[in-house]
This record gives sequence, C-alpha cells and structure tokens, in this order.
Amino acid sequence: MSTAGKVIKCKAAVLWELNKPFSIEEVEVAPPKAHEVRIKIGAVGICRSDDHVVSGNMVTPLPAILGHEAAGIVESVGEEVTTVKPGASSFPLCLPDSGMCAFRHACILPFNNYVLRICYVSNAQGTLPDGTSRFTCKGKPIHHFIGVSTFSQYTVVDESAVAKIDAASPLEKVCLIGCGFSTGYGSAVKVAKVTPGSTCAVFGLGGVGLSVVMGCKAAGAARIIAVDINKDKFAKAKELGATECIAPQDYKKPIQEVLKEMTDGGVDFSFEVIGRLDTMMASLLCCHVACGTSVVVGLPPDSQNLSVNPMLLLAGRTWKGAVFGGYKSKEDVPRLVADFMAKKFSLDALITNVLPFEKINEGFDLLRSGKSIRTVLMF
Ligand code: COD
Ligand code: ZN
Repeated sequence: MSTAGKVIKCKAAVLWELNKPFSIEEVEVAPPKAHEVRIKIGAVGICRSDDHVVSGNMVTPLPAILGHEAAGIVESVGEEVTTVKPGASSFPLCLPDSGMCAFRHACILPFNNYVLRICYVSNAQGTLPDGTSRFTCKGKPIHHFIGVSTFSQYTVVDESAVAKIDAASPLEKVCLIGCGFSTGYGSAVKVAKVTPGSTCAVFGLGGVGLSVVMGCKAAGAARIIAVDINKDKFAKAKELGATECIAPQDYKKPIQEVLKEMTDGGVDFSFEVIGRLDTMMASLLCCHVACGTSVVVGLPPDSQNLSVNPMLLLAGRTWKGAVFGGYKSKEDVPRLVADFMAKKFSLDALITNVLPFEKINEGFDLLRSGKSIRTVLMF
C-alpha cells in the first residue's frame, strides 16, 4: 500500500537535551510539501559533528533529530520535484546545492560550494527552508538538523538537499560519502589541491582525517605525516597511506616545531581535522612560511576565536577552509559514488563497526572512547 501523501509513523533517535543519550521514539513524519522529498533511510554513519551537537559545541535547536551521513531510497516526492523519483537510491545532502540563492554567484562559480540561503536557514532555525518541521513526537514538533535529520527511518529534505545515486550502490558503505569521506578526501584533492611529490601533515585521524590521508595519497604526496594523541589510530593511518605517525605527547617541543624539523622548514600542505583552536594554530605554523597551504577542516568550538599575527601570512602562506571537501554536493556526490563503484577507492577501512539503529548510543560511546572510526547504523 502506498504511503505517498500520508503521515508515516516510524522510529527515530531524538535528542531531547544536551549531554543526554538519544531516545529511540516513535515519530510522525509528514508528507513532503512542494519542492521536498521524503527518503527512507537505509544506513547512517555516526560523525563527530553529531556528537558536537550533543556536547553543545555546535548549536542547533532541541529537541532535534540529528544525523547527516546517510543513504536511502526516495519514498515520495512533493509537487514540482523534478530531479528524483520514488524508488531512486539517494543521498540526503547536509550541504545543499540549489544553484540559486541570495548569493547566487557563490552557487554557480566552480570554486565555491557554500549555498548560504539554505545553510543559514536550516542551521539557524532547525527547520526545512519554509520555516516548519515535518517531525512530531508525543504531540510536540521536533527540529530538523542541518536540513537532513537522518537518525530517523524516514526524513524529509528540500530537493536541493538530495542527490540521486547508482541504484546498485551498497547503502551501508556509500553513506560515508554523505559526509566524512567527502569532507576529508575533498579537502586534500579539491581544496588544498595536494601536488605529486609534496609533503603533508594531517592533524586528527578520525574518519575525516583518515579520508584526508587517502586524498593526499591519491594526489601523489611523497610524505604524509599523521598526527594524533591516540596511537591506536596509527596502524590504520599507515594502511591508508601515512608514511610517518607522530603523537604530540612524545615530544617536549611544540608539535609544529617537530614537524618543521622533520621537513626541513615546514610541510607543503597541512590539515586540521580535529576542531580545536590550538591544533588549528599548530597546523598553520607547521606549513612552510612562504609556500605552505594550511586547510581548516574541523569546526571550532562554538563562539571561540583565534588571534593571529598577520606576519604569519605575509611571506606567502595560504590559510583556507571548506565544508564538505569543497564539493558541490548534488553534482559531485553521484560522481564520487560512481568512482566508488568503479573501485577507484575503498571505504572498508573507515567502517569499523556496524550496529542496528537501536544501538545508536553504543555507537556514540565507541566514538567517544576512540575505539571506532566510523560506526554505521542499519535500519
Ligand atoms: N591532538 C591530536 N589529535 C587529537 C587531539 C589533539 N589535541 N584531540 C583529538 N585528537 C584526535 C582524536 O584522537 C581523534 O582520532 C581525531 O582527533 C578526531 O577524530 P573523530 O573521530 O573524533 O572525528 P571525525 O573524523 O569524525 O570528525 C572530525 C571533524 C573535525 C571533521 C569534526 O569534528 C568537525 O569539526 N566537523 C565539522 C566540520 C565539517 O565540515 N564537517 C563536515 C560536515 S559534518
Ligand atoms: Zn559529518
């Protein structure tokens, strides 16, 4: 029996309060309005950004349904939707790609992927772009999270936040392309544009940092120095292409000085993939003063700033950042999935745990204890 046009009751993980476990609840998911798409989620990864919301580092209105690294099947579409049909394998996109917004130039230029209108609206209000929610639980409206909310068996997204992918894609693997893999890999190949024979430093070896390592390797870097306080991450970093691994606590000197000594003055490309101000500065300082490029990938703690001496940039260093690896989501995500299907890269090393959706809190515990890279939850 078709569910199109009807409210669907299904399970979802609701975050009612900061620093509390998720509650598995029955929620009602309203049908998609015009320009919206309802997706049945098949698999969803747990990303540190979801945990940043739980801890209050990333601010979004609660109660909310978090989750943003997922793949599923389109269940139904609202009026005027033209780019996907019911039954299509698809990705909800945490960075939408409308091609049309208040900052229109930012959408159509090839070097920028940040669609401000949708990002701002969905982030600030915890709703879909029309300012309302499609979720209710126990009679209360529940907020959306960055326009995707994939810790729910069904979710509704704006058409600009959905990409159609190859129907044969294994959802339990390609879901990582919905955030962690693309964010890291793109930061190396698209944002930094790592060059063959170069030297790179990667701070933080979670799912995103390891994807940066993969990108540096694919781009032909000669040396990839991986930095993490958790040495248990080193074996996997080496498996994926790191040539050396170092832990800051093993040195008396600041880690940027250690890296400069190891590389005769500084690395060509450095990446901060942790989300801390001190490591953002260390990452900037370890890249070559005249020709180095440092990329900020991690989200800084809410409302905190860095104070920087402009002299650090005056000799020629480049300091930049990007979300979602600089990819234009709607067009680049299907291409990345096609590359995965063509075996141009593997995601197996990043997926350390697969759990039923109901064990979401166990999955977060694994991330917080540093025991997992990516846990994928299956519906
Ligand atoms: N020095 C070195 N390593 C450290 C330190 C430190 N002081 N502190 C922590 N680490 C290591 C941890 O041991 C861990 O291995 C790694 O840093 C972080 O990994 P995870 O698994 O916690 O995180 P990821 O890889 O899932 O996500 C990292 C991000 C930085 C991407 C994430 O935290 C973030 O800030 N996301 C928002 C930015 C963004 O664009 N996200 C894309 C959409 S979510
Ligand atoms: Zn993420």
